[in-house]
Amino acid sequence: MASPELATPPKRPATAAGAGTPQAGARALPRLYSYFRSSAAYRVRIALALKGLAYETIPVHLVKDGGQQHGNAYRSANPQGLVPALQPAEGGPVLAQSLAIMEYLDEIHPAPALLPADALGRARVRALAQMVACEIHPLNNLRVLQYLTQELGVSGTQKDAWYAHWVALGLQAMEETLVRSSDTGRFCHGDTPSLADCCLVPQVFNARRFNCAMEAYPTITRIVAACEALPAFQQAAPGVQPDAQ
Ligand SMILES: N[C@@H](CCC(=O)N[C@@H](CS)C(=O)NCC(=O)O)C(=O)O
Repeated sequence: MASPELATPPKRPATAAGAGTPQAGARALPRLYSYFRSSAAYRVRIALALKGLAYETIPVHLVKDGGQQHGNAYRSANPQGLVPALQPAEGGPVLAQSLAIMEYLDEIHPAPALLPADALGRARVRALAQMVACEIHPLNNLRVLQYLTQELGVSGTQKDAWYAHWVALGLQAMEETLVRSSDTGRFCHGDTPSLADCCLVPQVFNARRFNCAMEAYPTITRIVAACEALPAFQQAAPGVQPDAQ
């Protein structure tokens, strides 16, 4: 459960997919521990919105107070001290790790599916998602960048070079993977958004925010544009979150 210090009232209704205040007698909403700029939380917000699931946002400010993710209040929900975490509407433990959360949502709310029906397709989509979530993002996460500058004395310029290096390496591999496969469609896999698109769009949002060059990735750029044209992706964007600054 969220502690009072984390559950500060949002500026806007803290729901997704256009849902408003729950009606009397409605089931509890899932609670998403989120930070507007967190790309891992952004992935889950996209998945929730694609499935049309309303939820309550519990903001966890990653910078304020030295990072609320480090405080006991949040650590009691997620000992990893990373966002996102999800308290499912069905009850049970708080779920951690964006990929696990999205797959849970996909199992509990199968339509629209975020994974293909065939095993090969699922392996491909998971591989694309993990190219972002396991290869690019962990190297450029806030705590890694803070360790570089605060503990190892790396300059701001060197930190930016580190960030750009791992983004370029990861996106280049993803671009080539997408170009080579006839499974690539309007989106990463075919013509409906999948787990891979949920991961790709936030990573590209961050890359742009850090001024990484995107010219070398025309397929990724095309797919991201197709995603960003969809209301679900728009509702999940950092700038429209209740805790956006
Ligand atoms: N593998 C995790 C990554 C979660 C993660 O690293 N979240 C970042 C924000 S995008 C975070 O909470 N960072 C806090 C910190 O670095 O102190 C997931 O997919 O959920």
